[in-house]
Amino acid sequence: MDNYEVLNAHSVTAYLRNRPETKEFFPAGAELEAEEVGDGNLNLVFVVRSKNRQPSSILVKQALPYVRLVGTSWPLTPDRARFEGHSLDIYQELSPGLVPKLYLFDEAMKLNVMEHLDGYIILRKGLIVGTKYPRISEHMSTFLANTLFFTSDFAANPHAKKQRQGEFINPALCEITEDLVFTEPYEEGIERNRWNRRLDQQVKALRSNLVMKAEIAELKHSFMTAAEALIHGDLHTGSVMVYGDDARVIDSEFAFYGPMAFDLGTIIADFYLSYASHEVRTRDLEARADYQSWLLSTAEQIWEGFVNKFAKLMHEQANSPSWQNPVFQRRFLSKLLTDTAGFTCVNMMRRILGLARVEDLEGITDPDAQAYAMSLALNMAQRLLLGRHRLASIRDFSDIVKYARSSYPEPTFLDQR
Ligand code: SR1
Ligand code: MG
Repeated sequence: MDNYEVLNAHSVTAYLRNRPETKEFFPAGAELEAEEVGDGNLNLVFVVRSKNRQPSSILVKQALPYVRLVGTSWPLTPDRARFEGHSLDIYQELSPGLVPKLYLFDEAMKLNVMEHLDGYIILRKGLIVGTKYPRISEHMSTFLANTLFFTSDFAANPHAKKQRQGEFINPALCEITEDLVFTEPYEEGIERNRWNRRLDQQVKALRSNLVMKAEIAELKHSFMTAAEALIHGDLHTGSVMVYGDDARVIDSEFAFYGPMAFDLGTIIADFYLSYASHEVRTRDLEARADYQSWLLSTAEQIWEGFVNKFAKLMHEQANSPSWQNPVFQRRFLSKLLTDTAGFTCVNMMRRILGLARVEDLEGITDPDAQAYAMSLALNMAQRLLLGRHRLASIRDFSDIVKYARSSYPEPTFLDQR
């Protein structure tokens, strides 16, 4: 870490001025200004703009040597910048147009310089205010099918795949997921856990449910051992940026070779959390039903779009007759559905029981309304998790979400519907 230095809004402009890679953006002598815009849990993010007549902008994302959300008391290797840069390069090739362009990875400074998605917003923020994105399922299913298929043993050369698998051994970031998604939320007495205290009883019952915890242990084991494909590793709606019909996947620093279903479950989880949040966020009954129905059909279309594209790739481009066997393909996709249900649930529950929260629910300011929505989401997740071995299609997921009820009393303002 000899040449590593944490940047600020001033030093980042000097840094960029000295990099030949940025010459095409910022003509010699252009006046630059920078703003730190990071609102994620881990890194510094600067937007750097030139003030010349044809203004241009670029994004600099630098990994800090600790977890930003918590501070220096939680050290974390900034090497994660390499995983993000490397995966972005691969994604650019496998799913062009669905990730930001990468201009520079600086190993010493632990940073990536990339396309600034000017005007784009985080998908989560759009879902919170009830915006519909008609092409999001098409984009997400294409991204998932291309990245998961082509990096897996179904398509990659076996030597190249194992070589790459080695390049993506990402223990520090995997450990965060192992702890924050699969372990801590379901244990008593963990200091980092947070939950709405109005749900004490429900949370206690959940944390003592050994059958459910056995399912979660199974999922954790799969996360730690099933090196199926290069997965994004943190594909929630905060890792997708949208602008009208366009979408880009960002923040792939958690990338490693893991179970495909983890990415599918992570993104689907956030559509269900959004569904639960709109139970109190959108008071007009008709508007609510309409938006919730869009959320469910979008989750369905992400899965179905993925399966169709993935099955086509398996049929046309799998690298061995073993994978072209239709019985194997059916079994593989059936297990993927079961595991996707499981990863969906842990990615929902951890947002309500653990350290890393989501604005969809956290932003509900009335504590009773928040407890109502959170309890609903916990019940959805629990039912989906315990019933996952019996699910036959993504429609079964939607039914569970639709028919789940909150265990917390309905806030009075919801009575007036
Ligand atoms: C301490 S990091 C907390 C969370 O932020 C990231 O986005 C991952 O989701 C991680 O679990
Ligand atoms: Mg992130």
